[in-house]
Amino acid sequence: MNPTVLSRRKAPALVWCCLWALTLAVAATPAGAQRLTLSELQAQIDALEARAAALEQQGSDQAQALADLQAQIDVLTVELVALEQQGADQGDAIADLEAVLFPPPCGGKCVFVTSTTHDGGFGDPFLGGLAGGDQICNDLATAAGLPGTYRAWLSTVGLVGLQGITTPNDRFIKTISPYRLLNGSTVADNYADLTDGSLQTNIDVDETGATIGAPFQVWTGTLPDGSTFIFNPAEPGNSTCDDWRFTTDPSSGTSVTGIAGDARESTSEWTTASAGLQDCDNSFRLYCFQQ
Ligand SMILES: [Ca+2]
Repeated sequence: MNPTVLSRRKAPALVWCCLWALTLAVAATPAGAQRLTLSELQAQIDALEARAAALEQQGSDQAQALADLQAQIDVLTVELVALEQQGADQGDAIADLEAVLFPPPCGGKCVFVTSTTHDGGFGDPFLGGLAGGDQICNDLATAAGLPGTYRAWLSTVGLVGLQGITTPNDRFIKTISPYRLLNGSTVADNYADLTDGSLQTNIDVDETGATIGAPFQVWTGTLPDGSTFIFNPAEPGNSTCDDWRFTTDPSSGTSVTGIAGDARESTSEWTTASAGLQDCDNSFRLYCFQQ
């Protein structure tokens, strides 16, 4: 842990009190903007430090995620120093903090359901697998002018010859920023809230900001907690369209199935719909999350 960060957190109560008053004053000015309160800032830093500490204990495979978190901590620390200087630029410092935690256009990490539909093999022109799903998300985001990079809410079961089980829990940056739709509605306050079993708002807005119509099914292969949903351990590929490569298994010639969620739902059915096991030749959507 960066000792500078820890020391910064232990600012005297009087300083925090003054900063609190300042934040309230700044919060009263511009209309419409999402203002960051000091208590929210403190919570964000606490969450960052807890996550960083956990990652540090998990070993070198978490190095990139830890580096990303440390970069966020460093930005927040610099801004805290600026705030504590009580200078004329404190409003700018708070705005800079907000730009880190609540960046436009979504006021956080953008989340959308794809306007396009795809069979479970993510066929031509897309590659199959997680890379194909991510490409669909990033192509749509780029075309819509959205910032950042995106990953699809998908899991694989680790079929022979492929990489092992890979899930949002493995692949997503565990952000402390809120996930929001293009219309500003909050889906989850952070990654932990995203994977606690339910959403604050269902994900039915596409990358252009339009509310989708049918179909509402979304390929996921993923449980609400961000891990792989293996419906039948004897046939794991039948939960993920053979890890998002085929609509018909090339070795057996039989059709394969995959788990889908429902974009109209904010309960666990958002990712595991009650009628979640679907033939992979259906054309469904994907959930895309900015990283
Ligand atoms: Ca939640």
